[in-house]
Amino acid sequence: MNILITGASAGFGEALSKLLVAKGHRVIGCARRLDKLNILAESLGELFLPVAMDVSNIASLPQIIADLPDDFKQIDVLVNNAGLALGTEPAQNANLDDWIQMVDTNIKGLMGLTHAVLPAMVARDSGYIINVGSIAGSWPYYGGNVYGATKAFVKQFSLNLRADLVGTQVRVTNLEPGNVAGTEFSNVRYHGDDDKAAKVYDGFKNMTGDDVGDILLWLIESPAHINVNRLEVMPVAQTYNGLTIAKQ
Ligand code: NDP
Ligand code: 8X3
Repeated sequence: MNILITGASAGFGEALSKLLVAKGHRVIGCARRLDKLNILAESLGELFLPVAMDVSNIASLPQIIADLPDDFKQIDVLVNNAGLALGTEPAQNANLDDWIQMVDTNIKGLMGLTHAVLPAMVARDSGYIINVGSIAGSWPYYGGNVYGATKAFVKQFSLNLRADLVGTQVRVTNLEPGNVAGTEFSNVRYHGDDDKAAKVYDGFKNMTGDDVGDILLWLIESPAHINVNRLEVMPVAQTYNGLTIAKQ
């Protein structure tokens, strides 16, 4: 199979790329940092195609897809994984540019790439789109404001896509992970403050990027007649919270 993964230069996308190539699949690994993708390509070999892509530059996406080399042109699986959280401040203190970047990447980028790839899947009557949402799309938490809202979009967009795809063999899943250590997620969220980022993962057993890679691989290898609509996963140490009450 040919699998296009956005955000392949780190975290879940990198872990999944390694698993898929080990299984003999072709991977189109996309991200902004081509240098990181090229390093990955050196270890993964010809089955891994590094592609420079900024998903937030929506206008550029159709041409990038059209320019893929023949062996990689048919996209059997699209993993819309590129995304980010910026900031943990409450809304009244948040930075508007951070909000805009999250919307441009997590919403507009995912939407734009899906628009570029989906028609060929429908024409072939086969294909699979896996969107990487988050528990933040269902469970509000302090400082989650726009990040959680972007992931709520991803969840509902995934469900609505499947509704539009009725009668086709094209599948759609929204994967909704909870706390995952060992990726760059919190380093990005805290704007490079690595000490703060590390503290997020102190003191409990969390999931890892490899765990999420395994789950994505399981989805990709699931039987073609089954559609996993949504899959929410958390470390056992985490659970959805009760409603907070600020006592006097
Ligand atoms: P990482 O920060 O480790 O990886 C994010 C990836 O997205 C990088 O490869 C980055 O590459 C890429 N990316 C970011 N912006 C863009 C862009 N504009 N265009 C193309 N690629 C981009 O994070 P994770 O692996 O942890 O997260 C992956 C996804 O999972 C995200 O959507 C995140 O929201 C979600 N998630 C993460 C959780 C966690 O706790 N870690 C839990 C639940 C969901 P580059 O910088 O090279 O462009
Ligand atoms: C990332 C998981 O709990 O930090 O999407 O929002 S969380």
